[in-house]
Amino acid sequence: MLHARSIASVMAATAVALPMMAATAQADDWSGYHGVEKYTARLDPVTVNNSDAAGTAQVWLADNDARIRIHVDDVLADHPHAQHIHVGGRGECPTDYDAGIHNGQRALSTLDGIDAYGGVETSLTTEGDTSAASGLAVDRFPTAPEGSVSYDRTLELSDAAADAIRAGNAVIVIHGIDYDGDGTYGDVLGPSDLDPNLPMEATNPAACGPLR
Ligand SMILES: [Cu+2]
Repeated sequence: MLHARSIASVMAATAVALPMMAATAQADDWSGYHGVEKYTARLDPVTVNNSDAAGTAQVWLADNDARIRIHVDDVLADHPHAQHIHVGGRGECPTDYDAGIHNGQRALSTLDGIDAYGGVETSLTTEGDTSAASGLAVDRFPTAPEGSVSYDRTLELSDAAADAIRAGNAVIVIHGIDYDGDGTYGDVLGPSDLDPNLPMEATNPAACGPLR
């Protein structure tokens, strides 16, 4: 069944399987298959958070199976960077006008941007669960050695995530900033509005891009 296959095997099998579909008894296995779609996002820095982080994301999608590649440079090195597919907003990245005042500083928290990009639907963890429940699983996100994140994982998306990608309503957000440039996640912005046990620097958006 398609769901049991990795996207790599789907892609490898496509060239030989598609011409035979209509003529073989296995056609039912592929009845929902309409080819591997590709979506990309240009990840731009959330400058109001004093972030220079920028990069690209690529998503190959077949039914709900997705291979997701992300490369981002200029994030705080050696610190975990939560990264998600957000859905249910306007399918856009927030602007500086969406920023709030946090501990007396003008910055864009994750909740400040939620009308633009929506809530967390998929947590792009390095291993294990990828649901929204892992949104702040800081021990399972990339830690950006030398300030870069290189991520490549094949996973099964929820219907909501896959539908949003196809509808142009999915946004990739990379979190974790160094607002005051002190080389760590500190208290300059106060506690996170997602989890008061984390500093806001650890969860504010660093880079953002809509998948198209
Ligand atoms: Cu997020």
